[in-house]
Amino acid sequence: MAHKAGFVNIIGNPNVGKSTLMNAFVGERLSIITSKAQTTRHRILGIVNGEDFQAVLSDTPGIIKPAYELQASMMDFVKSAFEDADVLVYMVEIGEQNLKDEAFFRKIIHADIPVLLLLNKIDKSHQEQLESQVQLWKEKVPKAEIYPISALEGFNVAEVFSRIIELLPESPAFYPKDSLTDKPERFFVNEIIREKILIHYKKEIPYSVEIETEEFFEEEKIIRMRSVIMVERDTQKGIIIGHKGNALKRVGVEARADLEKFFGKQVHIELYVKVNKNWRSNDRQLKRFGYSK
Ligand code: GDP
Ligand code: K
Ligand code: MG
Repeated sequence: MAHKAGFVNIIGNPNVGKSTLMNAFVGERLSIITSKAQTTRHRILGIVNGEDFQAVLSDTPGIIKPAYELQASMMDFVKSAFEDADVLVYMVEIGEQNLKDEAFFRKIIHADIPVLLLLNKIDKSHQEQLESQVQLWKEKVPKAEIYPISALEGFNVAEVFSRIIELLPESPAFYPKDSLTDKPERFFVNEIIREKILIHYKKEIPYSVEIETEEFFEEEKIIRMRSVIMVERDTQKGIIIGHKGNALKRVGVEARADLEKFFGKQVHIELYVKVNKNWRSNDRQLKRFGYSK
């Protein structure tokens, strides 16, 4: 059989389960997942290789109306998801009625590539609600193939994946067949730390944080890393560190456990906190953290 390969872009509102699905497809925790919106900031590629196929999946930030520069740049990642896709995966969750952004919705309806509309989190619904939701989305997006799924529990995930492979065009692979992602190791270090911050700190703190891994040395038995947690204000620095450094210590302990799982090796990590005034609104800083195109 001829080799197939192509780009599959996953889009949808915040928190519908896009990153959970991407990780389920790839079989690795490439994308961080929390119950908070804007957990995913970058476009992250996850590559699934088979003998006669390569699916390049891209997880994107949820669709939002940008309020500051960082968010505007996050939306550029989403917009580019339309440009190079062979298959569009549009995810909604059970109970959801529409996309927050009308212009995006029109783009989906008129897309000239196959659209799979995934109705996620059906583990939380009952039969009647499910049927009426399938009906609702059939009317809204007539061209889409609709699949009820549970990304978390794996229901229908393999079926959707098989369908995606069927829809891929004949093509040689785009990336080496042993690659899993396009992002460097340090990116995943940053993301794992940011996930702990999203989980443990309240309100605006997680949104004011950016992580930079300054050192990453792999030795035979251990990987040594040093990462900076960047905040926008002095008061935020104090909150991140916490009483007697306990809050920061917890981030370090939990991040290290996940990093050891991710890299399959012992990890030593040093964390420190630095104030970088208003980095979210500063173009030069955003570029430095990989947000500008
Ligand atoms: P994203 O913002 O679209 O990337 O969504 P995430 O993958 O980060 O998931 C957001 C939240 O929804 C997390 O708490 C997930 O555990 C949860 N979630 C994702 N998929 C499912 C599902 O199929 N069922 C249920 N009950 N929860 C899910
Ligand atoms: K999320
Ligand atoms: Mg996400």
